[in-house]
Amino acid sequence: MRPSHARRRDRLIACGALLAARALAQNTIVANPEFDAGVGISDWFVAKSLQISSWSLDDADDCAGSGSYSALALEQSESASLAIAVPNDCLDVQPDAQLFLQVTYRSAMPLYLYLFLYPSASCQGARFTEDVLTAHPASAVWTTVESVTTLPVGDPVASVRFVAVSQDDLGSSFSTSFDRPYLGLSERIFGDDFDAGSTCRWSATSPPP
Ligand SMILES: [Ca+2]
Repeated sequence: MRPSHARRRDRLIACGALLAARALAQNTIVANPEFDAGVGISDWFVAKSLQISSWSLDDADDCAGSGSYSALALEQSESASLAIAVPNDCLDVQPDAQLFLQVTYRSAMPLYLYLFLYPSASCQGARFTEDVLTAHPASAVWTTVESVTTLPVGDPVASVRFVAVSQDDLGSSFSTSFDRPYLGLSERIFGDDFDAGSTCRWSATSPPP
């Protein structure tokens, strides 16, 4: 039997091939990190054959007007079941760039953070087979995890895409939620949701309590 990570990678490659490449000129992605009301899970690739994905009112910070990405991994008979969150956004990078990934999640199964590595800007062309993986345990409560990664020396990486995957090797159905993902060339300072017209993460008093 093939290792579960290899099976997961193969299936992600198949999913990734369906993604529409799009570049952002800014330092940080993703474009819709808060999953605010009215925005939902647009700008995210949905692996419909593996999961049922939807926008949920359940926000990682209990922020009114914001929600999260909810995925119900479908039962699989002969392979691992997967809940996947893949933004359509792409980040152009230098070959030796240091990257900062962050996501807040709640899942009945372990979480894995990946990077898809591309030889051309805007995530064009066939991507490298290498991917960077960090593993995080299942969590019944919202948990924020971060991975700091330097791109491998020798591979002419020109752009990257961020992928979060929760997996059950036994193929059972399970639920996973993602919120507030971040991928950037510097450490996250703050993430607001002004673009959605909300100030729920900012103090209404001066000075703050
Ligand atoms: Ca949110």
